[in-house]
Amino acid sequence: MLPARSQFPDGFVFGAATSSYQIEGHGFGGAGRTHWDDFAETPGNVVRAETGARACDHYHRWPQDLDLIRDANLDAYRFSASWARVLPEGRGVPNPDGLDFYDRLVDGMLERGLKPALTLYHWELPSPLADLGGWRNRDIAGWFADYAEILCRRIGDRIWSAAPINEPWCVAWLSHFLGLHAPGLRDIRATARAMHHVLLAHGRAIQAMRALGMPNLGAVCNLEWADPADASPEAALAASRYDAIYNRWFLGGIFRGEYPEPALAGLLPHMPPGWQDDMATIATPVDWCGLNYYTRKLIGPDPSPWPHLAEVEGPLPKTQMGWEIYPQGLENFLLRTEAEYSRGLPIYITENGMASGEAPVVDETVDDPERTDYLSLHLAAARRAIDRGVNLQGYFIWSLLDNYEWSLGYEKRFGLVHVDFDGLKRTPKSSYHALKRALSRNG
Ligand code: IFM
Repeated sequence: MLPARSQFPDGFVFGAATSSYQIEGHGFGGAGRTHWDDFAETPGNVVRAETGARACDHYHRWPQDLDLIRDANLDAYRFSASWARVLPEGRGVPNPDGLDFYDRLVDGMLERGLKPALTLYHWELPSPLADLGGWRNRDIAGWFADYAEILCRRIGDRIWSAAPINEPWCVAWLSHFLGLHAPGLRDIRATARAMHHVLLAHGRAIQAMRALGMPNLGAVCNLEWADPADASPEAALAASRYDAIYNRWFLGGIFRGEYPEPALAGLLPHMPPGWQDDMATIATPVDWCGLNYYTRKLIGPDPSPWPHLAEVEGPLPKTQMGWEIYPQGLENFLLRTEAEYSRGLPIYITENGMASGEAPVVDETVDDPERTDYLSLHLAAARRAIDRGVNLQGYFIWSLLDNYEWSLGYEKRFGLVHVDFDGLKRTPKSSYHALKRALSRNG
């Protein structure tokens, strides 16, 4: 059973999260081509070569989707804008239909009493910028700040909170070292540059939004708890190296203006010249810290080149993604982030949720008790962290809708609301109804 709203402090914000490419239908409304279109059209990268061209058709069905958020008694909607929808070439002439779309969307949230929580970039890099080297090119920080200014001049006056980049680890490491997301590189030099430039772009965009007078600006990092695979000192070292690359690099850059030594040890020879001079920009003050949390990993040493890491399968129950369910990791991260990084700033859990397989629609609903259990366990961990002094002020569920799960296509269903990808009908699942009851203000 989900904890009631009354079990959280007054003003605690409950929201749902989505992202542009995963739901909008990028083929509509004059959006430009993105590196995800290029990646998906290359055989072997994405299950069934699926793309976000139609996705959930949120571009046309957004009023219905916003109604669903309001009717679940949620307070906020964390959405993202697509760089390529606003600027089809990445720079230059904006797409008026794209700006109009986000303008209408934000007004639609306000009309329904929802707080608009904007993310500027959730991975749809315009292909013309990818041609110029994308995140490997230092100039991306300036291109991104210009995009931030163009978009926020139009909608920034009505935004409740804004963060530049969703999950910089995915933008950099997952996409340039592991090759699992666009642009699909496996190249350490490209990785080092992307790891740095993504944070430089973050800092420049914060400055651009501040200059427009926007309040409540933050950063959203995805974190994965790393436990040693066994009791050996080698496994302990490997887990701390994993933690440095995955978690501490981004929080350290943004909140302390420094990179952790175990990650720099391998990346230093490949860093762009003069990177140290950018650390003050990267650490431009923000107003809050957003954490996306799903799982933990068991890590051991590996004889392969740096970072010498091997992932070992863990024993805990897993979601459809194969991710272990480990709510303790969320509590651990909340405590550590408060103590070492955000130090008193508000923290938001900006994503948490689980994928489950396709289940039948019966009597206008889908039974997903496993999602209600997952959310209950993580909300309990969040509550414990508040009791232990963490300034946690909100919790966003990933995701409102079943949607495009990147290289895994449409198979992994994270939604509170089921989407039939043929007719695009939305059907609230039992977890949606449970949430609606828990968040009711009438007891
Ligand atoms: O679907 C993704 C989202 O785009 C970013 N955070 C994790 C989610 C689940 O994998």
